[in-house]
Amino acid sequence: MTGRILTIAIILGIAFLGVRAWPWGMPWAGSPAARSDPGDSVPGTAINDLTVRLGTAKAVRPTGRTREFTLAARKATWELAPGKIVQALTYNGTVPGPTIRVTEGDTVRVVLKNDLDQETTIHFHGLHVPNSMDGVPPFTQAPIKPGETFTYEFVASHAGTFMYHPHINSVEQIDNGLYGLFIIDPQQPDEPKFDREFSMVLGAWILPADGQHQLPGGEMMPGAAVVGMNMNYNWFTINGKAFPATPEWIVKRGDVVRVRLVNISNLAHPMHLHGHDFKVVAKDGEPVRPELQQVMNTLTVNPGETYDIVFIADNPGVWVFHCHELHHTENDGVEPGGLVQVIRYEGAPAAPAQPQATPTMPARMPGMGH
Ligand SMILES: [Cu+2]
Repeated sequence: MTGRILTIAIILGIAFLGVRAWPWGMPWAGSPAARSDPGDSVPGTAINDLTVRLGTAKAVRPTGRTREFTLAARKATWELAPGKIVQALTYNGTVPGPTIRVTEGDTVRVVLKNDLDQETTIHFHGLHVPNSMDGVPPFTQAPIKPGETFTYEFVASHAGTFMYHPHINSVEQIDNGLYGLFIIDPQQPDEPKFDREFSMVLGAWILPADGQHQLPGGEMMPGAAVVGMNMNYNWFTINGKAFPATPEWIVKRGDVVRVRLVNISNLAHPMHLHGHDFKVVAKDGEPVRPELQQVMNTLTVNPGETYDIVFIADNPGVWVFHCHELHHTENDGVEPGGLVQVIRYEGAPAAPAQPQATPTMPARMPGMGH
């Protein structure tokens, strides 16, 4: 009798494992076979069957390589959206500044020249740098004065999605564009290999309405001038651009797509993907273990947070990935704008004629602060 119960138990056990293992592959096997044919499942859901393991190493080997980056913090003209030109604070003239991308174990040297008319520093957000490289006056370094140069040097200690930004007069400097993406690639490869990778650095701006607050010579007063007097963020950007200036992401059916989300703004952004679910595979650079990776389609990215998410392009068409705080999908009160990212499948039909943007509520109505 006991033997019979044991036999039944073994059969049930095998059946259970079989159900778990089929048709998705052993969840613990970590093999690329974990990828399923998106054609087999309900559109938008193939991500449920994908096992993502980001490369992690207990001990990172020094690569012996030094990667040097030269950044000049300076004012520059920047176009947020067609015709919307501001005097931004930039690294090397762009918003965000150049992406710093290195491999675990690389020695990173960042030479910062301060060409601003105010003090600045760089803080490497999320990195495990030596204390003296953290860029935080008055604790770890003296402010870098206008005209001065400072060299940061450290080893890229762990893989992930990070950012860099000043840590002095931060609201003014960051809100006007002084920040950049910092990516450290793992020494162990990620599984599976991603077919496409995109990143979004989410920013928010306080800008005077067109035609107002012009400085002599027609120069737009930087948003900095109103910081502290008016907390109504009225322009929102993905990688320094507000929709419709945000370049489309092109994908093809079956692609496994990784997206790095970085929120450098002072606002929370519930980012919502249409037509697909995604899996959260890393938070603040730290990989999420496969069994803990949640599948969802709206992820709130708080100020200072980074997330890595993965979706499978299994639902052809033209989709949007946008902030669901809907004031953030406006350009100074006019929809559509701001944090709208278009994802277009190769071969998807061209967009119909753009609807006319309709003016909505004035952006600076009392009580309507974002
Ligand atoms: Cu938002």
